[in-house]
Amino acid sequence: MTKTVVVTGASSGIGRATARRLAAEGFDVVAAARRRDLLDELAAEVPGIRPVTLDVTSAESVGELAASLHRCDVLVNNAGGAIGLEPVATGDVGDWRRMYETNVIGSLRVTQALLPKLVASGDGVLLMLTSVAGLVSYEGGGGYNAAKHAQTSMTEVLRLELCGQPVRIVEIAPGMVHTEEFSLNRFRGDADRAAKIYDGVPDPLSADDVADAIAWCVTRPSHVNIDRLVIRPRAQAAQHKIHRVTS
Ligand code: 8X3
Repeated sequence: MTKTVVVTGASSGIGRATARRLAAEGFDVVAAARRRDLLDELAAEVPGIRPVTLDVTSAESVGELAASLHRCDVLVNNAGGAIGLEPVATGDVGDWRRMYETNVIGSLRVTQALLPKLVASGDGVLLMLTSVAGLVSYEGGGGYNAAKHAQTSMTEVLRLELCGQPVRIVEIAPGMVHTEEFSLNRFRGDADRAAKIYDGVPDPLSADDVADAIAWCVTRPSHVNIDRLVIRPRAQAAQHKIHRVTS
């Protein structure tokens, strides 16, 4: 029996790489995101991917996703992201709300909608894409640190509450990953500032590196729960300790 995985935020970056990778692993992949054109492109390229339009900030949209699924064995809650790097003192309340709404409430909505199906599968996996920003705080982290800490906490609570049910709760916390949009969104479209984040870093992680870790976690034997996997590039020993090569 082919297992079904739902990946949110699958139109770009880690979500898109994960959809591709899990399709290659033999899963039926439901690739869900707002930008349908990008999903259609992906589905045309990769057999085994079904595109579904999804806005995790809309209860109606999440309800439609759940209703369209016959089964769900694996859920990858990946939709989310960072906006702004301002200090708390001057952070924008709207940005904080948006980050909480997507990273935390969005994951909550999709989790609540699909949990019955994950449990009914008899061997479900719920994977939360958090961040090292959910484990350590840093200057400018502000609303993103707050949202990712909340998401990490929700993941821990879920694991406790679901102990004894046939569903594993896995957290992947990546550090510096060079995707096409993460930093661009954080800097509100300022490509120069976004690119500087990776200046001189020999090899930041790629979306494929994280997808590889996700694929490993969800393909362990069903009694093996990878609680949390922290994945960083070798050049990033800590948030404030990044090796950069200057020419
Ligand atoms: C992104 C990682 O280091 O920018 O989730 O907080 S970091």
